[in-house]
Amino acid sequence: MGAVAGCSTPAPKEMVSGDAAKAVYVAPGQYDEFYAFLSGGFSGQVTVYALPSGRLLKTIPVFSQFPENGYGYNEETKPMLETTFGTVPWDDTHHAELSQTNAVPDGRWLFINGNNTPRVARIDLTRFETEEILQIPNAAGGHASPFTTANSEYIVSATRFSVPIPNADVPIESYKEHFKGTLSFIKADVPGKMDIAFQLLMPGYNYDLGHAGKGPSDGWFFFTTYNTEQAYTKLELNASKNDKDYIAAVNWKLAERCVKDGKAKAFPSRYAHNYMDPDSRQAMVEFKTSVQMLEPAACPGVVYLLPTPKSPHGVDIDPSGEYIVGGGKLATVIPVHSATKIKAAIAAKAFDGDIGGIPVLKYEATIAGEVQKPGLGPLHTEFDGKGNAYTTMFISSEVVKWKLGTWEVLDRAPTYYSPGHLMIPGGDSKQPWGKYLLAMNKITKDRYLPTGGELAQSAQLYDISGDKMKLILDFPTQGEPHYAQALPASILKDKQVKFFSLANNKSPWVTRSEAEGGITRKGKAVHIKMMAIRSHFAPDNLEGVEVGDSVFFHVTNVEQDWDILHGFAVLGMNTAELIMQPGETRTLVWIPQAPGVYPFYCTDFCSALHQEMQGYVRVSAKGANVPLKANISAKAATQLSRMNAVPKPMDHQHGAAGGK
Ligand SMILES: [Cu+2]
Repeated sequence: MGAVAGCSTPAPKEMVSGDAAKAVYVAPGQYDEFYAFLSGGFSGQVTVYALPSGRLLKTIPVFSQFPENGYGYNEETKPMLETTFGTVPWDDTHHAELSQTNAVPDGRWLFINGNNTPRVARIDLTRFETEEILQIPNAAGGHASPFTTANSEYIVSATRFSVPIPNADVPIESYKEHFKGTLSFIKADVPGKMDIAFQLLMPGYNYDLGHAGKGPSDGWFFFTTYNTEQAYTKLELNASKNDKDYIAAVNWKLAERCVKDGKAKAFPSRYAHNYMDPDSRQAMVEFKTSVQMLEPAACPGVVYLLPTPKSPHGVDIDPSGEYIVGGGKLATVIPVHSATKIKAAIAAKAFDGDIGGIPVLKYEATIAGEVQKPGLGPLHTEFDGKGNAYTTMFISSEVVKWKLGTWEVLDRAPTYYSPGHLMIPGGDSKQPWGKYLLAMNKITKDRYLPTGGELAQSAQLYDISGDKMKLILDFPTQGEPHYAQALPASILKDKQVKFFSLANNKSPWVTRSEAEGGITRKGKAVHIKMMAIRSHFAPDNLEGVEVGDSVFFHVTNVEQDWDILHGFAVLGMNTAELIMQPGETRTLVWIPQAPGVYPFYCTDFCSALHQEMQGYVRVSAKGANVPLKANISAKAATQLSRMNAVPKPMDHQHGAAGGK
């Protein structure tokens, strides 16, 4: 029994059948079948894994600085982390969400939320890069986010914590009087133009998760609530008293009309919108000042509350759009609401009172069925497109397969240990690719060679193509693999950007050839324009820099070839390296503290003569007045003098280089 002695679950070896290795083996040089995007949880990033092999392909930095490629450190990407709280170099990513067309993942973008300082981000899936981040005002903890509507018209963000809105200095005991929730609908269908379309002002509960309807529930968005007790201390006890909390059903198409008809109010709210300019590859920041705030009473019929046992966590819609599954983490059953019955109950006014003008529907009137004795601690459900649902059980540490419509439990498989979300490629969409299931586990304990007090969290892959789930792979993850989305590799692999066109590089500091390199001074700011190519920098000897100057190294990788990267680092700098993709310009700022000669070098092993790819900056004392000097080759100097002989429409800020 070995590895899990003392544990009541069977030893892992017994759980894995002999053909598991074959099921996940992808031969050297072969591609996997799926891309999987795992949120990094408290790493603040997104990781990309290949399935079924479980190979890590990439970390995409989003909300956290990433010294490995300089994201959030270099001048071009620092603005992505701006907020009204100043620069926030970290967040807690939770839910990866692929953009959709007709309720099917389409591979345009991946959205991801920042849970702490509420933000949503868009990752472009032709470049696997964060290209846009929007801050969410009037919110605290953007947990139910960034779930999408069927055509990614909107993504949402619901506040986890209710807070005074607008936030203000009030006694915490005045919770019931002053604290409110908001549900934000974010226009998301145009890259670079994300904005809050409207916010819905809600009762002061905690909001947990959400999902858009489709088919018979199209036009609706569902959010779970807990703490309908409105407790503000010791929530584990005080927010677990009510037998039922609610799923809030929002008619977002009606909300849209109400906003259009002027029923929302302009609500002063400051928030940041950061986006990457596609041509200069320089991030921009704009601060917005107002949102449209819609109160449910001003738009009757916009929200209904569905009583749901008990402290529901996930709310998951089946592929047909008919069934709305609540993951009541303290419930003994899995309750499933029916879209058809919800509409009928609304028409028949089958209400159980109202809360602040929001009608509460009768539980019996909306419920389609309950899965009995599913296990302990149901959290999240996804679907295989063949009429089956799969729910994670946190407390009993298992995945439970059950049948839609009959609600009978068909199979259970242990997880190691305590799964939060699970993921089936497309498993929250209209057309799941129901071949694999990934359970994302919070506790790893004895699964891998131990590494001190902190162990990697893990993901476990199951083959769900047959009647019985089969565990076939177990792999460690970065941060917390909170949630994931996946889609067939064929949708993405042939549309990858392999390099950036140097001709189209609109960075004001681009250096396309040696002749364009150089050094200039403006007060205490010294700008160095430099190019990188296998296997040298040009210029590579720089003089005239003084202690206390702000030295800007603008380095352009002039390669026009896939996967040929260069890096840049200088001795004693107080920031991370630069990594330049082919055709890209990146900028590092350095304030030298003492006179001397400082080497710099290429950090990304680029060629056989990579170790020769280096240079020196001479730093002189303040006021030394050493002339500015940037060496360039004789050939480049000739080019430069020829270029300078031609009249130019505008000043290109050429370096005062070489021969001058
Ligand atoms: Cu290099």
